Amino acid sequence: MVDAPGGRTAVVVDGLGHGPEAAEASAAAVAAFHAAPDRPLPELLAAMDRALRAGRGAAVGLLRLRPGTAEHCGVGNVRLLLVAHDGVRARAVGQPGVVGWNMPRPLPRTLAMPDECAAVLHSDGIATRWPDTATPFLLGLPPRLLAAALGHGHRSARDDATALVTGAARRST
Ligand SMILES: [Mn+2]
Repeated sequence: MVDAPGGRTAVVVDGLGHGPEAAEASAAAVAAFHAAPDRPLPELLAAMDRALRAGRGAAVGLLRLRPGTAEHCGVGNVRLLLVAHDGVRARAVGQPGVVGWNMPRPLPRTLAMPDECAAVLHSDGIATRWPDTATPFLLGLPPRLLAAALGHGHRSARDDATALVTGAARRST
């Protein structure tokens, strides 16, 4: 996650498969992200696609938060949810495909994000149905605790899992 004048940008990468090659793919994608994290999201995805062509591909979810909005762009099974204490306000999932192998043309989408919302970005190691049983207590947890609770309570036993939770970008006015 990186804060820049153009907004807060976050990424979740899930390397295909498991083991050292999946870890290398994830590291290469994250390095491509950090090379210039304030680029337009489709350009970031294109840079990650180039970085991953030599090895395994990955699922990638990108998020850019500006006051009042969450821009999402992703390919593969990384999910975005905007949550408030009373429930899920918006959802998005990556376009079908694999970054580094058969990435489609990335299509960013902008969602309204009220100040009371937190953005949750998670890999498919977290069960898709976790919001079905989410209580106001869970949804109201501070971002770090919500991420930990998702990893602890909703993780698939057969996959590694990544969950990133962040609050709304601070308003500059
Ligand atoms: Mn996975």
